[in-house]
Amino acid sequence: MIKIKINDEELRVPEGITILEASHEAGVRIPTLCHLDLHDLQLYNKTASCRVCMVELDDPMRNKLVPACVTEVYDGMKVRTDTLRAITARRMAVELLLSNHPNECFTCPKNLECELQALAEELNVREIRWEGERMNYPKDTSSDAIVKDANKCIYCRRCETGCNVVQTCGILSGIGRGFHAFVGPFFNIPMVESSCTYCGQCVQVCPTAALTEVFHTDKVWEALNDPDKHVIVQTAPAIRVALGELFGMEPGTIVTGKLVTALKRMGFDGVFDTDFGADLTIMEEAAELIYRIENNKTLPILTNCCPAWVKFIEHQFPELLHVPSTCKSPHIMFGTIAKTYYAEKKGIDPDNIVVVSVMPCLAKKAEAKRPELTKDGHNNVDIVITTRELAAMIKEAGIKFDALPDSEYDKPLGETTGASVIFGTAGGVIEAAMRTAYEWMTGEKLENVEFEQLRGMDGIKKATVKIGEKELKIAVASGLGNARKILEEIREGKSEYHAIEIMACPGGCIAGPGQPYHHGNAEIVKKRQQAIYEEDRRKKVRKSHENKEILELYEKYLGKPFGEKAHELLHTHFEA
Ligand code: HC0
Ligand code: SF4
Repeated sequence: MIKIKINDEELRVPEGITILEASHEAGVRIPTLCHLDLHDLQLYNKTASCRVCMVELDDPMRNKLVPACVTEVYDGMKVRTDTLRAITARRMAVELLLSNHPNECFTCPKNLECELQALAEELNVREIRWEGERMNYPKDTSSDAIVKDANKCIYCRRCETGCNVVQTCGILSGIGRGFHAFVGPFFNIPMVESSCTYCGQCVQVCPTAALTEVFHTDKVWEALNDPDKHVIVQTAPAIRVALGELFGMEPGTIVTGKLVTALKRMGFDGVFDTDFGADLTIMEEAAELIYRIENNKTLPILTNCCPAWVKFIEHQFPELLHVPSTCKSPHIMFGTIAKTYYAEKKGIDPDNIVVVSVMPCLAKKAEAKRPELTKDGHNNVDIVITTRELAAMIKEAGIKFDALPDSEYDKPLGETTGASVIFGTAGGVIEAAMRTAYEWMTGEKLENVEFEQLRGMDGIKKATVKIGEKELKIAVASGLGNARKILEEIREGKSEYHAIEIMACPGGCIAGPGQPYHHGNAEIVKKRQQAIYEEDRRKKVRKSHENKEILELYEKYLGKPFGEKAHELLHTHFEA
């Protein structure tokens, strides 16, 4: 340990840490912009490019002004964060960023969520003394998931680190110099022509609106106002534990009942839960796993509910496309059943049904348009909006969300289990599959349904699950960099696993890029995760194969899990 002083506070801190890290111990806030260092969420960026964290050293032998994020402490160091010089330097860094930034906060999609805007306020910026060269790059709206507005790029490089170092996708890099500089795909090709997975980690970390989702709320309002359309909505597992944040509620507040009421008041003709699709997925995926084990077919099986992960394997490991499960993802399964079984039951022409999915994800927007997931040229899911877009619609509708009473999801297709809720956090899909596979393989009742080894925020989790005489080796990877490690093992023939869950977002869907921005606060994501497990514990039925409506669906319509009709409707293939 060494001794340092921050402002007037004496501290004993470990050698090798930065001034910024030491400042947390001193209870002093040093503002940052480009910097990210969140182990649990795999969010990193240490480019020291913004110079917003400048502090002053009281040391005649050294530079006076240094960036706190990359300057290591030394014994006897005296730091001041509150001198006129330090405050002016920080303010000037923000002023310079603003000197060529578009002045359109009122209409910006990040208004009140923008970190640059918040810093300008925090640092008391009241004038911009310099006029920089304004750029007028066209917006890249080529993809169904992500909009790139290079004019708002402040070159902090967070997205680049997220895409290349954490996700190992290698799509984004710096282009141009000076005022012309921005981050984009190589040669600035349209996003849709790149190998982007739409994982959205770049959107998750972008401090401004240089990278945002494609907004689809107007399409939903149009459908809701079309008297000829029967508009139904499904909500992903992770929405219920995060939406409340956008209405001032504590992170981790479970708002399932209010969410359903809000959607009913907005005029949806049916309000459903993607959890039903998740239970259906487990029926198919567990049956597929057992089929592969019993018939010596390809192992491990890889879950494929995450569409960004599917694009990753298609682009980066096309030779392994026979490895993932062939199940469609839960929300696509739900859409398929809505436009077949539900349409028949209700006597509605499927062409007049509009299925809206509310997802914490941007890749789901592109997934819904994939040709192999449509039927006879029609989409199974028509519109995908994020948690943030739903909150915007609730506000537009003038609904006081926090004052709403609770309601139940509609029926049929409304019954769900604890197994399907936990899909929303990394490890949940495979835990849900194990609850069913255990009982199907052994014929015995599984008493303790909680597989602790598969829980937590680690990027790679490994476990051995004893199922009767058999030991199943399971892995869970979240974050595409971790997925790459797992896939390399499979490619080299070194994988010892029977089943592997992969999610593109570190932590799973609760931390998806369509969720309320957590602004680097990992505690928010942990609270959402606890809420997911709490919701599971509250459910009377916690195993997918005990969902009575699912069993009825098989009995009346689908036949056997992994059978002929289930194959036709619920399975797909992948393209290199
Ligand atoms: Fe997920 Fe899903 S759990 S991907 O994380 O599998 O987006 O919440 O809706 O489809 O169910 C996201 C969340 C889903 C799907 C489910 C899966
Ligand atoms: Fe990279 Fe993911 Fe962003 Fe695409 S969505 S550019 S893969 S971080």
